Amino acid sequence: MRYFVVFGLLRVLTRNAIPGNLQLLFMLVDRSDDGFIQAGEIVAWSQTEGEYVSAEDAQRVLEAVDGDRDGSIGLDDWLVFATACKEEWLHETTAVAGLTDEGFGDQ
Ligand SMILES: [Ca+2]
Repeated sequence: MRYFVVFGLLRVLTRNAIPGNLQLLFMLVDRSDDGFIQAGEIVAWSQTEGEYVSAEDAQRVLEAVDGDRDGSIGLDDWLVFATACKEEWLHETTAVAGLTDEGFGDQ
């Protein structure tokens, strides 16, 4: 079940990255430098992060991020995924702080 660990790590890294670093992070995972992340590259990247993920779980991570369903993670998939993670995190943080989109909630 390393899927959850590696997927969670990817979510935190992408949501916290500034736009320029998002592309850098993409390039670090895309070891073949062909502009697409494959499952094998997720396995290799997870090992550098000290979180070994199996090929099967890496495929699940890939499918969760591959928004256009073409079988690999392109930079466009990566940016959409990061944006969704940021928005989800902001929504959760706002809810915990008792804020609404308009400002402070009922006091
Ligand atoms: Ca894709």
